[in-house]
Amino acid sequence: NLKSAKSALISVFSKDGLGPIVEKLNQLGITIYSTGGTEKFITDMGIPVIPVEDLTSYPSILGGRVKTLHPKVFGGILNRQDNASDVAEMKEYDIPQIDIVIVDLYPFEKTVASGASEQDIIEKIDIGGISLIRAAAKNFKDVLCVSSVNDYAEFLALISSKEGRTSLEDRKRFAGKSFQISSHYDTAIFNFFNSNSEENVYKQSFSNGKELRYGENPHQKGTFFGDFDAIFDQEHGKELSYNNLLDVDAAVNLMNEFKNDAPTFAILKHNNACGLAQRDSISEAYVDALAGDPVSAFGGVLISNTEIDRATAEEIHKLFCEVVIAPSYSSEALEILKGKKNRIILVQKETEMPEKLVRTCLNGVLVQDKDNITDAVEDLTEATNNKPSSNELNDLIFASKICKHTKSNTIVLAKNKQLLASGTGQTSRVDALTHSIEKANSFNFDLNGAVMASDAFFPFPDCVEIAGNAGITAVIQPGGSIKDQLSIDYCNEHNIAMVMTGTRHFKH
Ligand code: 93A
Repeated sequence: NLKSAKSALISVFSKDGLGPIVEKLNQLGITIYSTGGTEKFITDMGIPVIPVEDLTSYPSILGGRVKTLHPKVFGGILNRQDNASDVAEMKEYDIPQIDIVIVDLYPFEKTVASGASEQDIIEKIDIGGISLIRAAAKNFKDVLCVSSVNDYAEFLALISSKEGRTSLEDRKRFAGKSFQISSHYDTAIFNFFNSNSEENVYKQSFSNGKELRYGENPHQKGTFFGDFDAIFDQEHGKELSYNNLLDVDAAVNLMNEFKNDAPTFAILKHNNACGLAQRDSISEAYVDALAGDPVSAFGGVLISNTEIDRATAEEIHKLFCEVVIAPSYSSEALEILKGKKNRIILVQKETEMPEKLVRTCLNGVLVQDKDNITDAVEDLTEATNNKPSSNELNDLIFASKICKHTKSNTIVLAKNKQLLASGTGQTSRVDALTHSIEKANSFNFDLNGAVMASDAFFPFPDCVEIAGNAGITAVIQPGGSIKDQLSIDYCNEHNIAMVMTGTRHFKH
């Protein structure tokens, strides 16, 4: 089923890598048609080429805007060779057959990225080239379309091995690549014209899915739609998995709360922090984050808000962990961390993250604003007669930031800027609390003087009672229950300070 090519139309913006292709086509006796710059390139090689103007009997006009847009060109590409009336019309209008089309489009995206003026960008919207690609790819039954420099090697190998002949499968494969190119190209133009709409970020992403090894489990297929490289430089390690990506997302959002704070280190498992501490140095922060739950930390995702230095890297290196994220690493630290082959090391760049959250729901998607409220001291209402000490106040804000990024229902216990334990994703708040107390006790933390944060209000006074019995002396919660007063009364009677934020931080 091989089809032999007798002619090719070449119109490429970048002439890189074109030489060997032209030589091969010439060697195979294939007639070459070409546009201005490309034609000059071929002539300079000493290879015969027919200017497209000779075909169309028109010069390139309007400053190059109309070069190939002509029935003699598109007729040559779009005619069906097995269609009698097409064949008759080709004869009638003296249109030569074009068997191969090679195009490299005007560099639209590069021009946008270079910060060029709008007029320069508009001129880089390729009309003729994209039409050549679409036409040739549509007519893959008869025509082979090469639409990217990246496909030159494959094309060259193909025509070399088969002496200019191609199979239907070959042509269909190249057509598939061509429509990927044209779709990506038009998406880039679309985004340029609609850059203000956040949804476009996803629309663009959806045409650029990256297939993952698998989804959440090996029997599930998974794809990531997004631009990972815009946020991170990966310095080392294996490819990120579906679950790694989810953890990295959780880690970045969590650490964003501590961006401008003292050195802070967090360890996450299953999207929740299992350790987090803020200290004078990042190595101390790491050690105390790990102490929060050294069992869960195994295989975790680690994130730092500060450059990771040698001392910290040496400590981290003792732990089996999947991913390490930091704004930077000292060169010694990087060398140490690279000591494990699979360990993923990411440098987080300064980038803006999308402001919307999207998840599937039933037969559609739910879209919502991100929870952008970070509780601050100024926003708190003191609910009890007993006021939190300044140390407690700092811990309350610290705990509330963690709480916001932990699966509901959640209770977070903290002391001296260290996460002691949290109850995550429980179906009742009491369960979340009792679990966190048990967990803190199991790691021998002294809960006397610790603080408690709750993602939502207490419907009953049971939680403050359990917390008080465990030694907790200060509580932060949104408030808003019709029975708030019962919890407040209990705190007043038991010397517990309670502050209210007015902001619920559910995370389901
Ligand atoms: O301005 S265009 O949209 N009008 C056209 O008719 C046309 N035909 C091909 N640009 C057109 N091209 C593009 O010109 C090709 O996609 C390629 O990028 C470029 C090659 O021009 P030259 O051979 O003159 O360097």
